Amino acid sequence: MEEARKAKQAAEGKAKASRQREEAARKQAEEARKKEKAAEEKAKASRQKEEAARKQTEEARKKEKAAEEKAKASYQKEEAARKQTEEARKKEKAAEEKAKASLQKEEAALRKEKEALARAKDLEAGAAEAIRQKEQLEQKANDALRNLALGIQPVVWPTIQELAEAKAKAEYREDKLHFAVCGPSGSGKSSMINALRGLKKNQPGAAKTGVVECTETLHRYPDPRKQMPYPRFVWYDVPGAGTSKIPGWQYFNQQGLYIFDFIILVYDMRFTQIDADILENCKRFKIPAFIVRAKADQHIHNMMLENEDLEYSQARDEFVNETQRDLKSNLREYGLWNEPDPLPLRIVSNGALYDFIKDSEERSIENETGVLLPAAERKGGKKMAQYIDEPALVHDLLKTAYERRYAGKQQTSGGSSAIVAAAAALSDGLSKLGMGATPKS
Ligand SMILES: Nc1nc2c(ncn2[C@@H]2O[C@H](COP(=O)(O)OP(=O)(O)OP(=O)(O)O)[C@@H](O)[C@H]2O)c(=O)[nH]1
Ligand SMILES: [Mg+2]
Repeated sequence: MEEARKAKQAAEGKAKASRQREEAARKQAEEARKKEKAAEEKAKASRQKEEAARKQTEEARKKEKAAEEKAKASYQKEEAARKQTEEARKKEKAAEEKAKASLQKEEAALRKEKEALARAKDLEAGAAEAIRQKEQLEQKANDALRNLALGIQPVVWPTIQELAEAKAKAEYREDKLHFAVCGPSGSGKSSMINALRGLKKNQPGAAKTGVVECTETLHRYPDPRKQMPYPRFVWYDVPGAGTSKIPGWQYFNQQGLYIFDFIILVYDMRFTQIDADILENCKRFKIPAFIVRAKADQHIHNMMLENEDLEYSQARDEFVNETQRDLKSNLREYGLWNEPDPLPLRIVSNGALYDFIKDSEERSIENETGVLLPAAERKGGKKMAQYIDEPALVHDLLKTAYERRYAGKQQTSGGSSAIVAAAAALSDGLSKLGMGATPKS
């Protein structure tokens, strides 16, 4: 029994131990369940936490988005406001510019008005001036008419254009000396140019001469002689004054005589108003003038025919004295007599002038070559004693040409070689002519 009890006890102890083990296992299982539950709860709590966090994040995101949208809306608002302001500013500027343009327009209109006013004033002044000038011209015209009625001719100055035209017509050249031979119609101008150029009237290049009115337009004759200074000389045959074609006082200006370097006035029968007008104009234009009474031979011959007792030399002296007396009184009468330095009068005949020119040429050839030429047949008995003023006329022309063109320039330019050479040749020319005159230096 004991054993059974012991076995029972052992069984009971075993059962108890198994119960305890079961209990422990249950407890353990309980514990595990609890832990599991706790873990579950923890997990749940953590899930809840996570959810809360997610919700929070979501919330935050929503808030952020809302804030973003708010910001965007406010930016758009701002942008719209800025655009509005910009627009307003533009409008303001446009308005300002419009105002400015209208101001400028107004100012321009004002300026135009002022200008128009000034122009009107100028026109008024111009009109007043024109009226004044018209009155002056009328006055001048009246004066001129009165003067014409009284026999006083008007003073007319050429314009710059007229001067240029006259020079072009005459083919004026600065390096030439221009001699105009003028005077009444038929006085012997063309014949004198021929003689001065050493030409007979029928030789080639000679000017046309004759008893009927010959020279109707200005003719230019360059001097054909080769020896200096003659290549510089140009002679001009001017149409006769006092013809129906060219009235007296207009002759000088109409012929453009104001451009010439020298004027040789040739008269034949009587010294007249026409001759005085030419000399008066030479004085005005400061042109050296020479008065030449031509056809001396004819006049002397006529005197001898009228008075058979007269010898040639007597008739010649009488003619010369009478001509000088007559010219002096005429120059006085026309107010052209200048006491200390009267205008030179030269009395010549065409044939003697031609002879003298030829004589001079021969003498200069003899001087140059040293060969004496036989006495020329062409002189037809004329001798030095029968010359009247022909040598003096040539001398006058050369001397005045030198003084006018070379002497002053030689001093001022320090003597340019061409001028010095020409001056020397001119001086030489004078001495070769046997004039013994040395030009002023
Ligand atoms: N006896 C003589 N007759 C002269 C002299 N000079 C010119 N004659 C003559 O006078 C006339 C007129 O001479 P011109 O030389 O044609 O005269 P002009 O002044 O040129 O004449 P216009 O051109 O018509 O104005 C001609 O028949 C010449 O032969 C001279 O010194 N003595
Ligand atoms: Mg003539």
